[in-house]
Amino acid sequence: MDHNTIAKCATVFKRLVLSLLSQPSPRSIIIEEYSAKVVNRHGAHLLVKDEQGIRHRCISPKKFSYVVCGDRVRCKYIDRDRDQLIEVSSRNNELLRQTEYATKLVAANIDSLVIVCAIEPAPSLELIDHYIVAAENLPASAMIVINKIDLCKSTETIAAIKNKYSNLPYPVIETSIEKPSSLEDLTRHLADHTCIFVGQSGVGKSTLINSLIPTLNIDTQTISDSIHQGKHTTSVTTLYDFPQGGELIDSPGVRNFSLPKLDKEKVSKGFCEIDKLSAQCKYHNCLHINEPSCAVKNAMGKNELHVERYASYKKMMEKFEK
Ligand SMILES: Nc1nc2c(ncn2[C@@H]2O[C@H](COP(=O)(O)OP(=O)(O)O)[C@@H](O)[C@H]2O)c(=O)[nH]1
Ligand SMILES: [Mg+2]
Ligand SMILES: [Zn+2]
Repeated sequence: MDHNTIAKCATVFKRLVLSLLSQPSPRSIIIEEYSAKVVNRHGAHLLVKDEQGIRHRCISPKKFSYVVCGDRVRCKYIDRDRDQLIEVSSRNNELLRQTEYATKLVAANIDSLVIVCAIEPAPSLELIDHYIVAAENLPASAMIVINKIDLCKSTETIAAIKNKYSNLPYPVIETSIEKPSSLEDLTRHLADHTCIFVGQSGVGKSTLINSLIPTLNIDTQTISDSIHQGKHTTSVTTLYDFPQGGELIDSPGVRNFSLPKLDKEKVSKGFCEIDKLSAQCKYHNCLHINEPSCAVKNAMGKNELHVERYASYKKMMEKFEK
């Protein structure tokens, strides 16, 4: 019998005793409500974990349809098979994603974005910059994981990523599930935080989480699946307890991560090295595109700013100007 069933049996037993004694206790109402965190969501069905780490199935009324993985909630016991969501706490932050048609919530209350790329499929450095802009605006910290380094034939790809982010506050960690020792550095960065793994489909997010939490068995994309369009790719964002403290969130991969429309200040905030330089520009509202006496353009001229970071910044500014 798992913890969940034992807890449910205990509640049912307690109700039975109380009804036999004909003493409806106001205390039982309090016990039957509890605080929890959302583990995942399938339509109106939520899986939540209470403060003891026990998981409960929970129904989400329509008015709480916005609730996502990572939300802090209150739930109420209904019957032995399910509980009901009754209250949602305000969020520290929320990760959003823009699809062709709508803005989607990915997860809430995040401390850190673990941006996973891999030797295969080939990494998109622009996508990494998009995720960094998202992290800076949450705000949350960010780290870059280069996975599948066992497949690396030349060090060129790794060197390009390391070089681009070398003077920025985003650790670049190399990993491979073929080399368990490569996960030690990553473990140190993850411990005690709520970390969401993001990145293209097939880079190894679920495989890494499975390796970091040995008791897990998340479905991952097998080789034959990847040929046949990947049946076992992650479909819902799910939160797992990390044995070293904190939580790891697995999210479905995306072909193109797109940020919801941001104002110019937020794009600028997303490039911390550009944001820092802007205090020295002649104009306080300098966008660092064509303005005179621009500290960002000066830094570019002196090779103090990475060309590709500036290119990403400019492209994002132009995109959100429309
Ligand atoms: N060679 C190699 N393959 C890996 C590594 N990590 C994951 N994979 C493989 O990459 C494929 C995609 O992994 P998956 O975890 O489903 O990717 P996700 O879509 O990012 O969750 C699977 O076939 C994994 O076995 C690694 O470090 N090295
Ligand atoms: Mg996955
Ligand atoms: Zn400027």
